[in-house]
Amino acid sequence: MDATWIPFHPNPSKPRFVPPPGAVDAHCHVFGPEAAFPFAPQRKYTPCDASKAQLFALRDFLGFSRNVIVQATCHGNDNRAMVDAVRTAGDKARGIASVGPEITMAELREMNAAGVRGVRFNFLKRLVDATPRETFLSISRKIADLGWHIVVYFEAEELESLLPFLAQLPTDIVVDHMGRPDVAKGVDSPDFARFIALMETNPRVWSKVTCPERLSVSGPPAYDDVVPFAARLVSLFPDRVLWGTDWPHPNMTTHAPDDGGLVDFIPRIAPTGEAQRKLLVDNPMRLYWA
Ligand code: 0GY
Repeated sequence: MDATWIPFHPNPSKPRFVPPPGAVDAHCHVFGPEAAFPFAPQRKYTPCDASKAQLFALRDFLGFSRNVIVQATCHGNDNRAMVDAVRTAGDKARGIASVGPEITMAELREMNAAGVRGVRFNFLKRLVDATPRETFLSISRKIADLGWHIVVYFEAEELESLLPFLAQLPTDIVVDHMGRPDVAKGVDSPDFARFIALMETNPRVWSKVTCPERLSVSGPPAYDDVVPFAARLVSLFPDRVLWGTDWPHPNMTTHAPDDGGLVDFIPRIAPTGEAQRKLLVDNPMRLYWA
């Protein structure tokens, strides 16, 4: 792994918050193990190994029932580690793949049979080389036929320039980590207002209310400055929000988050039992298991 890599927390706390039965961790990854599933040559980082067995043990420890395993950029478009994990979990996991324009319908159908339900388009320059929009659009047309959706990962300042592209996507769109707001600007900033306007005007846009550990300036363990952002999305769009751990937390620069503490973040952003059930069960089940 990279010399500066911060491995995931070795012994997370047991959360005080007990997730409702059937709860889904809708954003997590597997890394390798490298000996079985080598990392991609064009990767921008080399992580520690984070295996499917470790992910499933964490799922059970935290009180969750299911995972959505998102292809991480260190594996490029080689989806074998993610698909292997999803296959092993059976009905307890779904996957999000990363594919190039050469992907065939037969390959997509095979991934669909394994439990993959979408593709991820990544716009973060520190994670991937840029992909032409037309390439993403051609992929989006292929996967739309399977009823899949598209996960997009971008920084808040890119949203305005991405709006025409997002409007052309033919599927549901799931935005990673609330569109990565700069929380120092406050919850009423024009950037976050733009993101809320996107969700208001396009009923096919969902948001993951994830990654306080990544977005926070005030820091652990409370991540207080992220609460108003996630809470606002949960209250405005209770039927289009998803929650996930982001285990094993790639590219953290300050600390390894305590995954139990992240679970205890949930009642602060979704205060009622109904909001929690939608966030953790109803919404991900509708999107990934219907
Ligand atoms: C995340 C965030 C990050 C990394 C990746 O695929 C990835 O490499 O998603 C990040 O570095 O912000 O969602 O896990």
